[in-house]
Amino acid sequence: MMEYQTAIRGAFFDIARVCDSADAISQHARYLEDGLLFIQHGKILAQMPWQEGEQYLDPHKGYTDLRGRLLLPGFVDTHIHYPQTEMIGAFGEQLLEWLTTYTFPVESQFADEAYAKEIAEFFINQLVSNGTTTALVFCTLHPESVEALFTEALRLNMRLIAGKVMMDRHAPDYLSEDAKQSYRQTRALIQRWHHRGRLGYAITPRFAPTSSPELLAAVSLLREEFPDTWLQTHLSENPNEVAWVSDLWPEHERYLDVYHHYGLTGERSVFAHAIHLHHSEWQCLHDTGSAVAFCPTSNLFLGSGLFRLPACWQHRVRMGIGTDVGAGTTFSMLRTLGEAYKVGQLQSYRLRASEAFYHATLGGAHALRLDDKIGNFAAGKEADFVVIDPDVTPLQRLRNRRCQDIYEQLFVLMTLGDERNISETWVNGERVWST
Ligand code: XAN
Repeated sequence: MMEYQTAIRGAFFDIARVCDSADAISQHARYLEDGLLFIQHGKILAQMPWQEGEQYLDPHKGYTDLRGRLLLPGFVDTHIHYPQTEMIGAFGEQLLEWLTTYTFPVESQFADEAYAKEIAEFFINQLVSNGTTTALVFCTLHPESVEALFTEALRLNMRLIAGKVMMDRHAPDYLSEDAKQSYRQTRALIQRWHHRGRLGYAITPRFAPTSSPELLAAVSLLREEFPDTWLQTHLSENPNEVAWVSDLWPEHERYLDVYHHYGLTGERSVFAHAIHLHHSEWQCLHDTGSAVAFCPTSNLFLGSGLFRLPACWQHRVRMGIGTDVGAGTTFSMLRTLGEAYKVGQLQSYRLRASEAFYHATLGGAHALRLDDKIGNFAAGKEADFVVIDPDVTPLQRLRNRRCQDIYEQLFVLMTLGDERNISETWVNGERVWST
């Protein structure tokens, strides 16, 4: 017998270890068709084949029988804006016009605590009902927006990282602050929330065009004061944005050089998009151990460009997937992976199912430097996982009849799947959502 709180029987898929190529992912993919997962104190105690595990079952406790379902590690969303939930699918613009026409007006509403609370609760519910158990999240420049999000995430004991947007120029007056105030407010929020429960704080300068040199210097200071916080920002998403950065910062040769100059690159830095990069920028990302977030639905929706997954592997830059709601068009990691596959196809890159699910789980955890805590079913990891019903729609049932193996089944899931396939989501060893 084993001392455990919960035991679950079902089929399990994960990737055993962090990998540096798509081939390595295929080698380290694990499928356990009939397995047992033991959970104790929010962590994975052990995972083993049913025949081996049956002897450890406590007859008084028994087990939860999820046969017919597929259990995957919880999805990790490495780039998302919770205040943009209400404006998802705003029509007809590319990045810079989209920001001024739709985004800034919606974000201004987060000065209102009650509104922030309403959207934060809705947002966290969207995450878990889509199987996302960890996310790196942009709030707005209002501290109220951070309070509301962390309060709700703490209630579910989620591993969530977020931060207040910092911006002090090229934004409407109602959404601007000065660098000193931004520094003070961010500092206070870090002290209040970083490492509370499973939460983490990300210092969040929006992007270079809305940052003065003083603001980036303040960010730099915060990074020195709080070296184990994260940093998140945007990088080279849209050609007009890249041109604007070179006008604003003529002393720096490339976009990433601006961030690098202020010490914003590094092991806990995540740059969203990273589409229009020069070879030297890829090299800098690699040399500094920085990570990027690939946001396929957003990049297609805003017509930003095609993320170069092969270049990312070549330069050995850590990468995670981002839904990037509200420029992204879905909270569903499954749909997002389906679009990532199509972005690959347009560049003659074949994104295999094992690779796609790696990026959505352990690879994303690695991008956030959380791979020692989450991302697969290894003993000792936190018990964040998702229970998938692969056969929800008539079309899926018909299509799945032809599947030869788990890889084809996973591929069909990322091609046809969405939130309807998520039947349960578990966070820290507890079921927090079910259909
Ligand atoms: N750059 C951005 N890109 C994006 O997709 N969403 C944003 O809110 C944003 N701000 C700067």
